Amino acid sequence: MGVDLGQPFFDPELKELAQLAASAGYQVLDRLVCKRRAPDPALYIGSGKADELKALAHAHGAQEILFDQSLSPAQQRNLERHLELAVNDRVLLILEIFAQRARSHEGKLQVELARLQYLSTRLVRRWSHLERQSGGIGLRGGPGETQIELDRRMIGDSIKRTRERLERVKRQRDTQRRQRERSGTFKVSLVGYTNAGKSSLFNALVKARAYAADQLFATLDTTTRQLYLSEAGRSLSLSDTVGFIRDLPHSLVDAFAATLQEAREADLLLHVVDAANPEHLQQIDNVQQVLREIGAEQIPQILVFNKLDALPPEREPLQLLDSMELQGRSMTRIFLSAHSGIGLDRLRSLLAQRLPELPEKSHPLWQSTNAQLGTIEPV
Ligand SMILES: Nc1nc2c(ncn2[C@@H]2O[C@H](COP(=O)(O)OP(=O)(O)OP(=O)(O)O)[C@@H](O)[C@H]2O)c(=O)[nH]1
Ligand SMILES: [Mg+2]
Repeated sequence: MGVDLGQPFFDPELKELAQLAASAGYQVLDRLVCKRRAPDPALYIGSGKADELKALAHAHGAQEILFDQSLSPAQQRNLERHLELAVNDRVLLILEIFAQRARSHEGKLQVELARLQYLSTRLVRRWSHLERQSGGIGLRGGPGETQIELDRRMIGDSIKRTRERLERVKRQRDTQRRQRERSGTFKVSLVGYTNAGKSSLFNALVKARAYAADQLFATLDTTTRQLYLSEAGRSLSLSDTVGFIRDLPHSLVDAFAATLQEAREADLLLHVVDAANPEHLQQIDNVQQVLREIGAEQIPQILVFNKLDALPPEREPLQLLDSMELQGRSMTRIFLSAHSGIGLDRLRSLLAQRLPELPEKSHPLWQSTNAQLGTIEPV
């Protein structure tokens, strides 16, 4: 269900919602959209539309309704009563996908924290059955009416405990990062909208096998590898990170702060864009927005327009390397294809050029400058 409130990013075909649903393991039966000036405070879509939705869901034998817009806890509850069906929104879908994908200890803790934060604002009853069941967080089949309500204070305590555990993991991660920093490696992070092809590009560049798939949020954990650039005769460290999405729940941005930190501490960001996606300009804006939220907007960026092989002939660029104006900043833009490999060499040379002029400590030039300084100092 999608509601057009006149916002620029309304998706009339609900393509992304359907992709999110499929990624979370749902089967999409039908889609319904409507226009409203403002959400109805009680039912979000108003009772007339709600009746239409109910009839449609009934005709398909649907078990759940998914909204593209985020619902307040009260709207969600009212809708569930009215429709006699489970009702969820984008935020919950994203949380559910994250819960299914989290692999690392840290990732699991982060999802747990986001889940608890979401939970603390919702009807507690809805979640209690999940405490015993690992994996999904969604409302599949619906909870039994007899389920006990969890005490809000208990959730508060869990949030606190999870935060503390995350804090410990974060300290370990900081230590690892400091070790890497001491080694003086130039750090490059792949960032971008989910499904843009970050992992595919990562794999193509470092010949690794990170999980790449036509799913939203295929990657949750950060992977880092050394990338050797023969032009420069040295390596840089390349990190593949979690994808961004519009309306990324705040609880997730918060919970994934440690993972996103990786991007924040990069020397250079490769902002990967799915150039074949008609919504790619909107997606670029959304990514810039998240980068601002995590304080990474000042880091130099190269725009990597991926999926060149999938561009229709009329949209093929005249030049494969140019620049693009983005919020008053001119950024280098490169077109390439992680799949076919076109443009990868050019990207490697771009990266080699971006390596800092000042060579590593072992370089003779650096040592001689130091030696000179050493002789001057005593004077
Ligand atoms: N045609 C085409 N498809 C590509 C290219 N690169 C990636 N893809 C496809 O795009 C989809 C997403 O690729 P991933 O590498 O998993 O994307 P990602 O940005 O890591 O996605 P998340 O980890 O989910 O955020 C997969 O189905 C890839 O096969 C490309 O150059 N051309
Ligand atoms: Mg990925």
